[in-house]
Amino acid sequence: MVKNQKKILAALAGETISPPPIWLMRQAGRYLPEYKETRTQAGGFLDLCYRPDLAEEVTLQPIRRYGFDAAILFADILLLPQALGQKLWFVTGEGPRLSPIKDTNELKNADEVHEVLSPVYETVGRLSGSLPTETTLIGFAGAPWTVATYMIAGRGTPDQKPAHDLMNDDPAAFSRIIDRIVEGTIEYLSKQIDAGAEVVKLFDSWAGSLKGSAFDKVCIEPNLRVVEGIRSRHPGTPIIGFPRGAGDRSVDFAKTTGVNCIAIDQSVGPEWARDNLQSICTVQGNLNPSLLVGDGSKIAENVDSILRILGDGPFIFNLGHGITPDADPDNVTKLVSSVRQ
Ligand code: 1CP
Repeated sequence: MVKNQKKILAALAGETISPPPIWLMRQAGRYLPEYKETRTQAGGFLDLCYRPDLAEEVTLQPIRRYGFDAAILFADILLLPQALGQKLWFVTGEGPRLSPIKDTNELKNADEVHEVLSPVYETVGRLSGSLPTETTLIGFAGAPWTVATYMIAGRGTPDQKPAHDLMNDDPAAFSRIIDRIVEGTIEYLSKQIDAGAEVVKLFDSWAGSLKGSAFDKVCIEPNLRVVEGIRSRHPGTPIIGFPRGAGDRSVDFAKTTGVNCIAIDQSVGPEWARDNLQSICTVQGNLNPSLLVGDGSKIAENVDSILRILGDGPFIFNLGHGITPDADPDNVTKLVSSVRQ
């Protein structure tokens, strides 16, 4: 198949596709009854991530149900810290926990991550054989700062304070942690691409807490190093950046990192993204995920407004952040048909 017959790849190459391709962040997950069933079968969330047959199954579930234009590998950004040697577990109803670190002395080297992560590559390989030919397979990792916030705090935090504190109190140790994550991420994403991922996305979910020069140094620069590392090994693979909460700093992010696409969150106005980002790269986003909860009565008008503003340039329809567990699966059907009408 010619590469750009896949709509997502065409949009990432800068083409304007009408109607635009669509996929959703966290499209596999707890809002789907079939996901809950497979997760129960797996035992725990990490068992699900490391069982290639089951991870393949939950990646395919939203493709079967909705026919999205892309599938995103089912895994988690915290598998890399685990592969670097940190203890990781999930507390039911609360979320991830890691044994917090303050330096790299207990971490493995970046080229040692594959032993733990090889089941993920196997999942990617299986998916590249089982997905419909028109569906693009997206691999992913967390961006270095976001991953570091979990590694240093040992859990999700509202303000990422432990990571900010280490950055200020012991900048050398903080940089060593970032460097190790950069190297590990290049290894991890390169193997995903070797196994069949056609696009990779870097989730910088906590980029918004970095201000001024810290944004340049801890968000833009490490993302750039990952992009350069990937491009040196896989020059043809498109990369999506997601500096969530970065607002107008997304422009510097896009220009400096050279990502093919910026995913915008719902705090960024579509007009602003059209005027400031769409001439630099493809834009992805940004319906508010809360519209998928409840009766879904505001979906159509919000979709129309986003399409009117961003639909005349390179664009991929998505949410501003992940689907929440209380979203109604029927609202996702409504969303997909509004976009494709
Ligand atoms: O109980 C469950 O079933 C676990 C819920 C869950 C799921 C479905 C977690 C725990 N991770 C995932 C899968 C996941 N995580 C994917 C799979 C593909 C898809 O999108 O369908 C992806 C891309 C991620 C990425 C991820 N994990 C991010 C970045 C994106 C974002 O949402 O901002 C982050 C920050 C994480 C960490 C994480 N993993 C899980 C949770 C609940 C969290 C957030 C923890 C916190 O900050 O408190």
